[in-house]
Amino acid sequence: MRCFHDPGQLAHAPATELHNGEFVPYAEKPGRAAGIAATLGSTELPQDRGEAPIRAVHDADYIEFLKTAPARWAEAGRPGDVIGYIWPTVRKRALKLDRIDALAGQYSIDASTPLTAQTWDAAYRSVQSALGATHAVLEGERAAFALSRPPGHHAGADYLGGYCYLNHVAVAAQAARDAGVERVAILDIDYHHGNGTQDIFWERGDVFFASIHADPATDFPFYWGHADERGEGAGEGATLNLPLPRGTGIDAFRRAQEQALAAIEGFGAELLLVSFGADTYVGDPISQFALETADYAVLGADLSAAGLPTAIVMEGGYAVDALGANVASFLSGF
Ligand code: Q9C
Ligand code: ZN
Repeated sequence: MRCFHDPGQLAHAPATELHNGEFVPYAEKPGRAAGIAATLGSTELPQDRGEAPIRAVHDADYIEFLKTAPARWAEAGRPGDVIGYIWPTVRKRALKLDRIDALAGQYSIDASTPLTAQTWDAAYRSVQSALGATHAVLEGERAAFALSRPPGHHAGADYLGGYCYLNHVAVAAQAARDAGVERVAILDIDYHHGNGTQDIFWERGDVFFASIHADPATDFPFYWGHADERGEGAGEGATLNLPLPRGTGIDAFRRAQEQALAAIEGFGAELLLVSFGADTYVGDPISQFALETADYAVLGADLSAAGLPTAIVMEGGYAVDALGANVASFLSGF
């Protein structure tokens, strides 16, 4: 399978994150991608398709924030990486403010996603990897893999969060639409709900979004991913959420994936984009599902049997030592 990756994606390396009340080493380490790349053996450098596909999904003011906030943070005399501490939630009106902390709150959903001077460039390259895999499939590959990192599915059109800055799978879906694919399906099988992707396509009837994830009543991102969220307007019914309890293993996960695939088939998708997280692994340090390495091959084979051209985009997965084997297992199913 063709695999796309840019080692420049590794330059993004925040030191710490706020987790359950204390600062701990950042879970989304560069070594994640390095380990996957080592297991895959060889990867292709993606073509640089520029900022236009990113601007088709993300707001111009948010992109400007990602590029400029680290320098403004340093100018304000702050140590470390950009991190918000106050959010414009609970019915607050939109205000045009200029203080860096006001902007950090406006453009983020959490305090566990630091923005560094290298973040924009790494996220940009991560997008290009996703576009590389997507275009490979549009040009005839049955399946292709994007070793994207940092991940993307928690990022919205104008916000970062959950270790994500740019939403690669959303950019890929929009690029496919712009290349003439009429109906695109995104299946998100990361442990966490893909809130950013859901928000971006919430009112869209041309991009179906299905997500299998830990019940947001117990797990991040809490405020999205509940079973009654189905999209609105033209997008009503084009969002499908299948939350599962902590402890879920392969049997229940596989049944949920069959249900999602049936819905995707009913939608009439011509292209499948998979947001693949290996944080459903039993040994994941921040997650609570129970999939084994061999289970990923079963999930990959079930997806492959759907017969759709498929681009797989890497999302989470934090058991660094097992990550390469888990990804290789999943890809072996195709
Ligand atoms: N440490 C992805 O898997 N953790 N993101 C919550 C407490 C955030 C995971 C903060 C988990 C985000 C792409
Ligand atoms: Zn995740």
